[in-house]
Amino acid sequence: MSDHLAMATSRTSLLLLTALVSSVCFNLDTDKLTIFSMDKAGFGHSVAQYTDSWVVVGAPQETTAPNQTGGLYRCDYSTGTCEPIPLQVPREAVNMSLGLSLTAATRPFQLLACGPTVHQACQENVYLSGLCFFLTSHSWQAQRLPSALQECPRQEQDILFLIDGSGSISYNNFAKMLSFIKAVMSQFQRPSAQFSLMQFSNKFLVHFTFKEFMDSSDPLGLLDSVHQLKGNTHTASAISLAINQLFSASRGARKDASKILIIITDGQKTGDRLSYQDVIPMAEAAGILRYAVGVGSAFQNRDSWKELNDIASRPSHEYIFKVENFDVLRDIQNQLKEKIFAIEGTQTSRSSSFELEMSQEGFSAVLIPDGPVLGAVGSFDWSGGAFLYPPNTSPTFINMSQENEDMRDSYLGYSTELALWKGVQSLVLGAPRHQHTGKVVIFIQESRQWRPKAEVTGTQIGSYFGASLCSVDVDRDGSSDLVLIGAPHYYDSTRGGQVSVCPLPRR
Ligand SMILES: *[C@@H]1O[C@H](CO)[C@@H](O)[C@H](O)[C@H]1NC(C)=O
Ligand SMILES: *[C@@H]1O[C@H](CO)[C@@H](O)[C@H](O)[C@H]1NC(C)=O
Ligand SMILES: CC(=O)N[C@H]1CO[C@H](CO)[C@@H](O)[C@@H]1O
Repeated sequence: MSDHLAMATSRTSLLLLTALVSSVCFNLDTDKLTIFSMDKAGFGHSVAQYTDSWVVVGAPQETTAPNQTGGLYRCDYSTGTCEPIPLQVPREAVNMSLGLSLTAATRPFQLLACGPTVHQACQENVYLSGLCFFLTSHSWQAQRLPSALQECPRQEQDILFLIDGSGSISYNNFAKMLSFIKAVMSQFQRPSAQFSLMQFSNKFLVHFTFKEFMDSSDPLGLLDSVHQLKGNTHTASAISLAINQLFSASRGARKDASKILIIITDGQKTGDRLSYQDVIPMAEAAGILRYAVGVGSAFQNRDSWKELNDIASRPSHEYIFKVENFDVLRDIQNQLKEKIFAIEGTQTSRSSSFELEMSQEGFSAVLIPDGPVLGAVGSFDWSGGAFLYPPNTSPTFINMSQENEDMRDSYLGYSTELALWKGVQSLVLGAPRHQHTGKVVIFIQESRQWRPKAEVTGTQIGSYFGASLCSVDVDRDGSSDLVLIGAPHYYDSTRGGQVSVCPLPRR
């Protein structure tokens, strides 16, 4: 027997709440034991062998500095002692739990050590992302994966109303338009939301800028003096003015706010020297989201419908409100409010809105021939997935369809493993909360896309089937023969926990 240790680690729960669990597959020489111990919280939670004479050990719960958690140690068989690995943990990696997942390869030398609990404060919310260190030389010079923390989702909105005051709008309808705006404005709080209002026909009248809105002691009162302009409908020119003049710092617009333009119009553009092709690319370049609220009978014809499509952001069906009558505006204002909140990353009943804010990249980690793979359990409302980092290109996200409702809360990427078959790599990902019983999916690469190839589901609710994975090359021919799948919470009357031995599917 060799004295080599080959381990695949299991994980604690997402929040490190449960007790530490130990390794799932191993070969041990029990005659000549070497025991490494360090008085560091969580020491031994992860272990990776990286040469014949060393192991790397993670201590994810150790506090190494204020706001820094996790440590890595290098332990020497010949001396039985460990020393810390000097990694430069960036300040923004707050309480990352470095060493919660760890994996290594010997030829060539590679080490991947992750901390998937980076606390990122974005105003009043705290998001959980992850950070890994990828080392390819013994000098401990590490590459950061991902190279930077994601940006905070934008939480402020600058909302500009552009209203059509042309002659085709009746006095009554104009009044209803204003009460709609008033209703929308009263649903949002200052200062996170700022409003501005411009009326257009063939003339353009700024009723209030973002700055005037913020300075006003009675913002809703600003609407009281709005009177209808009458005249032609210069919609494209109005959009151009809005982009160039109203969404500007001098008018009180904020650099980091979401820019939202709500255009309410009852008819086709008439007599305008600008076309939508002139102005919409400018709006796109400025990152302005555009809602088109179409009103009146004019929108029963195809040209008008096309015009709404030209104005609205894509996918246009989500950004167009086509209403026959101003009374319906009140019904859509709630919908509008939800959509705007969805942009800022708050969960609503209608749409999934967490994308990568809670992704916990590096919750599990594995090295495959194409590069390091980081499990990202929390992505897309905990549907999960994994990021593959091929050298010198941008990462690939490997997942089940995010459209697929039933992946939510599955935790795909809770565990990751490589299986090789005659040199062809496949990636095995565990999703232990899928449908409450758990599932394991094997992905292979076909015409440069990673696709699910086979899957197996657990049998017992709550068993966490797929929480740990280990691929085994029984006959040491370089091809994996089996995948062992752990279900640590499986129980029957006499036992707890279960490991399923699954032969790999052959194509
Ligand atoms: C720790 O993080 C908190 C919240 O992000 C911050 O207010 C505090 O200054 C940090 N402490 C240190 C010592 O960096
Ligand atoms: C980081 O962890 C320490 C120790 O657990 C805790 O006192 C501190 O508040 C945490 N910091 C943040 C920003 O969560
Ligand atoms: C295989 C699969 O369903 N992939 C999805 C992963 O998520 C992206 C969005 O980031 C979708 O476009 C893919 O279809």
